[in-house]
Amino acid sequence: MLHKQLKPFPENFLWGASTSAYQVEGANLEDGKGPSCQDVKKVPEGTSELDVCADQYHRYKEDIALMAEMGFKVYRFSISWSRILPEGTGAVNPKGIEYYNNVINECLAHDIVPLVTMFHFDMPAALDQRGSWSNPESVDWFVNFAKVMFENFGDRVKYWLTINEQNMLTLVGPMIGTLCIPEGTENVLKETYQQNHHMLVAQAKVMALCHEMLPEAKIGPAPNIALIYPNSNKPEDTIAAQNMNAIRNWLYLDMAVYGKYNNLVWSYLEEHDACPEFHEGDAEALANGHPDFIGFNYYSTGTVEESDGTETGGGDQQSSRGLAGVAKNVKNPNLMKTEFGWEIDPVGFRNTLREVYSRYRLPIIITENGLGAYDTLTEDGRVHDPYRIKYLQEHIKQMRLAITDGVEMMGYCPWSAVDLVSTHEGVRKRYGFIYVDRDEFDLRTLDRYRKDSFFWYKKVIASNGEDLSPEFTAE
Ligand code: BGP
Repeated sequence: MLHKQLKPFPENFLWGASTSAYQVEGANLEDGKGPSCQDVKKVPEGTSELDVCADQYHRYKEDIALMAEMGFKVYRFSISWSRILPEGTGAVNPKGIEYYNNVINECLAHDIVPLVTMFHFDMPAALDQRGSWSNPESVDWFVNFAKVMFENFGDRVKYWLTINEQNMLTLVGPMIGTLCIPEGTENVLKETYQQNHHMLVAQAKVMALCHEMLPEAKIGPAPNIALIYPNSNKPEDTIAAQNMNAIRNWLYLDMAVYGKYNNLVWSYLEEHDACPEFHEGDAEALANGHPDFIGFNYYSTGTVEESDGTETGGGDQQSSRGLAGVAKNVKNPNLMKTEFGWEIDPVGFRNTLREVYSRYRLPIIITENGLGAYDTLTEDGRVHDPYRIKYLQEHIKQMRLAITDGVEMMGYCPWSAVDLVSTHEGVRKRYGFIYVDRDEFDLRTLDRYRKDSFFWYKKVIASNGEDLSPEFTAE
């Protein structure tokens, strides 16, 4: 569709950015916090441990003040389960409650809406030992954690996200250090989808609980959605793209919105003797949980062709290796790549927004989008990151086209507000508007510096997305 005139961003559009607890906070065993799976995992060689990260635990005031300076309307952060409940269940850690109260209050003092992710890749280690999401009790563990959060923070937090990138936990869990498969498991696919099922039921119950306890609040899922293109107009390639879209994307949103398994996914699981078992009450719980909006993370699209049966699976969030009998992953020659090998597809962002909105007809907030790059702090105390400005500019432009296409958008939270530790590529893969002075193993000063993208994004927010030109004024 070629538009004659673009629609503006909505008046109360939520501009902001995101982080997650285990990647930004540090203080990983401080003030009573129990370890999470991220604290006990073996980090990839050459990458930092997750003990200090950006030290936001001690510097949240400074970080939030900088976000306010950029004009943020919203800050998406996650609550660490094991900071609140060190054992995952049982006793609450008062210091953990105090910390998030402080963060929430600090946001509100700056007129920043807190958008809270309830679970972002950081299962309490104590619960991993009890079988993690394989244990059917995990549903109750998560509901209990949600209840503690609603009771303590629900008077001030009006926007909640359930599980960050459940689809990535399921498809590439080992890469991000989360999937915990009990030893001796014979059918790993079945176990994986049983865990996935428990998460889906937990999410549905938590959405229903949120509506019951906090009638004013709004809640939604936060998967990683990437539209999958067919490599050619060969009809078999479209079948492959449909398969991959179902397994990677629609399973998660169909379940969140309709409470039903996607039919293509279900037959794939049947073929592999991997259908999850429904426990009593699951179907009802799935039917009773309804999101108020859809949050999703978007980094790039994927491209596939007909499977030749040899695909091995695996890869990372954006570099799937395809799935045997489902689809073969191929490069898209029309797209550039980031320094870390992820394809860049701003038009694909519009494609994905249009597709998600026409399938589900719920307002959308983008919970992540951004460019991981090597940044350099120069002698003038600045970080010149025109590549990031360009990436964001092109994506915001496409978001506006999607709005003009009729997509209902609530907000945009790129990854990340502050530099933090990547899921598996260390500190050197930076995403922030705010530079953190540390490197992989040398913590240096941990001081904050405003990148060029900081000043540029400030201007974008001030103009409510009207002015996306690369010029900016550094103050
Ligand atoms: C998403 C995760 C984030 C984040 C981001 C960038 O998959 O939700 O936690 O880190 O991607 O990925 P990476 O850190 O692997 O570059």
